[in-house]
Amino acid sequence: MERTLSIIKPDGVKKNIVGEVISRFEKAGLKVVALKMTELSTACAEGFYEVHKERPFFGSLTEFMTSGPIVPMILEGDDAIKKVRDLMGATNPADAAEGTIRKDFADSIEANIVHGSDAPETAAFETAYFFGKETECAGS
Ligand code: IDP
Ligand code: MG
Repeated sequence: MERTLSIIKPDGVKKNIVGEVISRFEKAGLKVVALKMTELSTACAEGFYEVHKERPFFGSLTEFMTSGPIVPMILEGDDAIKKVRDLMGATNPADAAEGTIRKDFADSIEANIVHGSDAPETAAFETAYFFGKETECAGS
């Protein structure tokens, strides 16, 4: 069993596909073990995407991620990290495989509906970021 963090980003919430995205995870055998709706402060968006802080799109990305409510969740299952990444599709929807969430719903490489942790270390950091007790970004 493995745990990973996914986030339905502001564009996914605005497009009314929260249920659709979660349904795809559930149909793939993943279990939702934590879930909430929250809004990120700029500081919390910057902290979450810290690894990208030198990238040219960092400012735009954090602005996008603070543009509306998001739905972070912890998903559990066999090979959960890879399963979620496969269901999401490539970062750029133009490159995403048929039938993936990003291919079906994303508008751009930035507004791409969904986040998924990319490794066990990032999954541990990211699940704690939203659902741990020790971070100001866990919200309520
Ligand atoms: P991932 O979400 O597929 O793991 P990352 O490379 O980790 O992709 O990038 C994190 C997020 O930053 C992406 O999901 C997307 O929202 C945004 N992003 C990535 N590359 C670009 C870019 O070239 N322009 C604008 N936004 C980008
Ligand atoms: Mg990533």
